[in-house]
Amino acid sequence: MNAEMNGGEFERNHQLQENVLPEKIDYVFKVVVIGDSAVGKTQILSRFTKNEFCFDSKSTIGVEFQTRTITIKDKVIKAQIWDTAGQERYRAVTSAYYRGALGAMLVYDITKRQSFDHVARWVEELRAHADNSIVIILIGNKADLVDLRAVPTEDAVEFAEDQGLFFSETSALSGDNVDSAFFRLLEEIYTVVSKKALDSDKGKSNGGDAAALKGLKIDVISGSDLEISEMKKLSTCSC
Ligand SMILES: Nc1nc2c(ncn2[C@@H]2O[C@H](COP(=O)(O)OP(=O)(O)OP(=O)(O)O)[C@@H](O)[C@H]2O)c(=O)[nH]1
Ligand SMILES: [Mg+2]
Repeated sequence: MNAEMNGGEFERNHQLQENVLPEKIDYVFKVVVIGDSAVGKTQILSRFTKNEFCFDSKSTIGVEFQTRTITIKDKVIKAQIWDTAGQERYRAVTSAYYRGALGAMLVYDITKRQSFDHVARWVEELRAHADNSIVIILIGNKADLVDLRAVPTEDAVEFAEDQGLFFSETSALSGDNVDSAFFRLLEEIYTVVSKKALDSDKGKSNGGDAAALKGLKIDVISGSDLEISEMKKLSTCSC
């Protein structure tokens, strides 16, 4: 759907606001990060939210989330990004994990063909558990390991086009394309959410049923509070 993103362009278009007061936040967007174990999900998240990277990252157990606040088109948006284990035995909370998610980052490792071969299964899981309008970006991580590449970029581009996914290759280690990938995803979510709000307003002005339209209003904060209590927050340290 889209080609590799230009990080500089996104930096220019998205002013970062790190210490915004809670009452100034216009939207909270829940995003889930999924993919096989050891592809670098936790480190991508760590790079985006704290600008940190850990070589000795431990496998995630359970579920945790981190946040970063940015602005898109003058709206203050808090990205609440959920990270879970790629290992099946730790993934007991599938439905709760996806509930309320507006975006998904589906990660494979460009040096591990198997992690790319499993991507189709992850898409199926998303289609089964997440909202239909969820925005998905496919990420080929560890792009710094050029000599070990096992997944040609073209294969991933073709898959992403077939499935209607955005796509980028990143390196959590160097930081390349990490911000731009998240910004692209969040910007697309914003477009979807704005369109829903517009449709909702049109419905109201046409005498639509306000109660029926209530579900379109974005109130992710209360939704995510609910989920936190439903989930076991077993691990808080990625390193
Ligand atoms: N060279 C390189 N190594 C990376 C990169 N991202 C992650 N790693 C390494 O890959 C290993 C796994 O990273 P994690 O972020 O823990 O992987 P994960 O997908 O969260 O794994 P689970 O929690 O088990 O699902 C760690 O040793 C990281 O240091 C990257 O962009 N480049
Ligand atoms: Mg992890």
